[in-house]
Amino acid sequence: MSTTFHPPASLTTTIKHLACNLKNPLIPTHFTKTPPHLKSTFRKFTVSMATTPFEVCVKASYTVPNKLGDCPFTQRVLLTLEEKHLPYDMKFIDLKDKPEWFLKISPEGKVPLIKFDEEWVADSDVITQSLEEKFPVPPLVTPPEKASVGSKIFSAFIGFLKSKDPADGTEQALLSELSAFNDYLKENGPFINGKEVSAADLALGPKLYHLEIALGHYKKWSVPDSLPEVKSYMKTIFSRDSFINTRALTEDVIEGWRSKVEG
Ligand SMILES: N[C@@H](CCC(=O)N[C@@H](CS)C(=O)NCC(=O)O)C(=O)O
Repeated sequence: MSTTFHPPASLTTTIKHLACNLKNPLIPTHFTKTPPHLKSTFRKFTVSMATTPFEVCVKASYTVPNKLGDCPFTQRVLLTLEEKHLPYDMKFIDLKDKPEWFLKISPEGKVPLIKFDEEWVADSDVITQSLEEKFPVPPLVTPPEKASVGSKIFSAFIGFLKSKDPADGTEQALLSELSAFNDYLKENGPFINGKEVSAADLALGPKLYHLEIALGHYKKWSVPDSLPEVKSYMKTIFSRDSFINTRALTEDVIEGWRSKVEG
């Protein structure tokens, strides 16, 4: 069973008359009129966006049949497709009972997987980078020096979630990562790359969503009010249309972490 997502027609139709540097057609400029002295270098032409939906293997919900499940890496890929207004068709994979056909195309039996030119490609890092190369507009590149901002939060969250000893320092370790992120956002926000959302936010957002739901449920814990920039960052990311369209159900996030907490 699969579900096809179609962005608004206005976004899937052809973008006309983007002025592009013909020596490097992957970098469109934003000129609407070509300056006379650049006429030999630039020419207007038509760029078509992908209209055939990308096939994406995603984690299936535990609680509702044929619904997207709780994988933050899958959501990262779907967020990238959404933010780039690319249509996609989800194939729901029950990770507790993986179909034969899926095991044949997935080297590690993991989601997400996307089909590019008849070839299945794994790993959210590889997939999101390829999408950026193939569809550079709108750009989602995070500059390398900012790409790892907030990247230790997820492992600190898992450490605290699994911890059974309140005095083992795991809560403090998480607070310290969140506090560093709060300071960063105060100086550089509202997003990791400043004014615009970028790839690093699309990787971190789903992880913060899991943090909020799982720690709220299993530890009755929430991000403290002393970290207002982090709280407002989460609110901003979670309320984007792209996020609402691709987020997991609360019950699935809770279910997904159960074995880590109780096991
Ligand atoms: N490094 C991979 C990690 C993907 C991953 O760990 N996916 C999990 C689900 S969130 C998975 O498929 N696990 C296999 C399983 O549970 O059997 C990526 O970024 O895409």
